[in-house]
Amino acid sequence: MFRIPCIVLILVLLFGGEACQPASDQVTAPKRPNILFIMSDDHGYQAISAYSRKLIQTPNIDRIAEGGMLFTNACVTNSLCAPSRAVILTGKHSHLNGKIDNNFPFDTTNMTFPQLLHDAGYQTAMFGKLHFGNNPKGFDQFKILPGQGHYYNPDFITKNEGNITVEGYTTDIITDMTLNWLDQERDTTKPFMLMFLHKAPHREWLPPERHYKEFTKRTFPEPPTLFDDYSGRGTAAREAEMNILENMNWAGDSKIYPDLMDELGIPQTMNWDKAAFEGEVGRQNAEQRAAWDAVYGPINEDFKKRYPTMSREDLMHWRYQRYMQDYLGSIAAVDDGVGRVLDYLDAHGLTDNTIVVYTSDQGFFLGEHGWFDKRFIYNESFKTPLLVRWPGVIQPGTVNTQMVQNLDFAPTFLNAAGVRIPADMQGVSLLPLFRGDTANFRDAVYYHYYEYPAIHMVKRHYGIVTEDYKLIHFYYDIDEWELYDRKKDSLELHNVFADPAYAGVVRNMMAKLKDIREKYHDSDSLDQYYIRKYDELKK
Ligand code: SGN
Ligand code: CA
Repeated sequence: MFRIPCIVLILVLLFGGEACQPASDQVTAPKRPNILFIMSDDHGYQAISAYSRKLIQTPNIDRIAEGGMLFTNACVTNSLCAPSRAVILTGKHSHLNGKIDNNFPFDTTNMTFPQLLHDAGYQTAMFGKLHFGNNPKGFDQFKILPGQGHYYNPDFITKNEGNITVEGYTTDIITDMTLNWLDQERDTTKPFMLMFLHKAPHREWLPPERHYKEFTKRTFPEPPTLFDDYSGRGTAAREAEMNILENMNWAGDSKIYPDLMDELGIPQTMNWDKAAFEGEVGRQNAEQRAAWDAVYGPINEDFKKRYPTMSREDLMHWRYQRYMQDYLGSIAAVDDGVGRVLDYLDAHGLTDNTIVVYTSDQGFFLGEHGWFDKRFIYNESFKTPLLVRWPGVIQPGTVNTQMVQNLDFAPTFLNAAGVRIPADMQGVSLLPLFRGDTANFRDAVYYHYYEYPAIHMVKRHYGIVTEDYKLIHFYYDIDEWELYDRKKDSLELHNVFADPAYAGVVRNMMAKLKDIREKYHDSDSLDQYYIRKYDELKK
């Protein structure tokens, strides 16, 4: 079992990790924990059975919480892929690490926790989706998907073999790469930090055959707000373009054949609707395609018969089911992969000394408010799954309700490895929470989303979230405030910002927001700076 040397532990507890510069003999001490960081893309907590059994069983992901801790209020600082990854690697909010959206390049002069762990003697590897536009620094080995990557027969950028294409299903391939590295490339004289990063369940949600065969037969419960009309909220919710009925692609997302769209007279949702289908389903080889058509062909046939008599409401029900079938089928494969890697740790005596983390780059709307996608500070996209196992440190089967953020991973891993946490990292180490000590943990988190105008049209906003309230400021082409009473209105349907009964809460939350922006060094002038940079980049 892993034990942090007592003196290091005392220093960490006293000085929050800052004073914990390990002596060089500790750097190579064999018992520093390994770190297995598993992250999927767009995996909402609603689709993990450790959180909710309504939609899917994920027995392998659940194993991590059974042997460790389930965080029920984990959240992100900016609900978008590449910004979240930059926050995770740097331990700094987007406005300081500079990766505010998916378009801005990641500034590789940022210091990242893998670089620091590598310098401290960790063997490091990354497999799967990074989405930075540049290669990761501080890794002994990496094989990453270019950009968003593909579900079938994906391309990879690799550290040692250049650009390669691998035949098969992406989630399984990333899992094989991870297992192969553990088995063939691991240096047993060093601790490792391994990043196992899935593309799934990102849009366009293509499951492998073994799962689409089964999931396309299932029917899933609908969320109570599937037919949300957005009254009771501001302009931002009404103008967002992520409604399942209005904004989802028919071919690309619902997997209606482009030919059938023409036959039925269904126009493309986006002008790349059919191209999205060709770009994903079209990548399959003849055998994969035949298997696909054997299942999706009859679904198309059935839709063809029903479409002429379907109301808009019927279409929404139908499209929600189609969405869930493919989204959840993609997750089932992630769960398989997690199981295979956990089994490997068990079989090779690595479980006891390995911190295993499962999380997503952000949450996702699974029909709540009629939506797919993320971006908003509203719960389903703001919260993210987090399950952590560390035998001997975390009590099995425990639950933590604190507002931890993806900002906290870097300091946590450095702290666990006994490496000094740089003073400019903004997250906090979660080690005390792992041990069950929740005293003096933060009581509010800060959030800031930037990517607008852009796909899905979610307006720029920042906000502060406490256990009781959520205060949001939408800015740029509007100037609107929203306040939600989290205890009374868990579905976030009633903006009470202008309600006189909440005047005191508004004053208090406004003051807290001002303080937290100052604390994290965000400001109106930085907002303006990023608006200018965004406009320049778009030109
Ligand atoms: C793609 C998706 C969007 C998604 C962004 C960002 N469309 O553009 O729906 O919001 O990625 O996602 S797709 O049909 O081309 O997949 S992120 O996870 O990378 O931030
Ligand atoms: Ca994502």
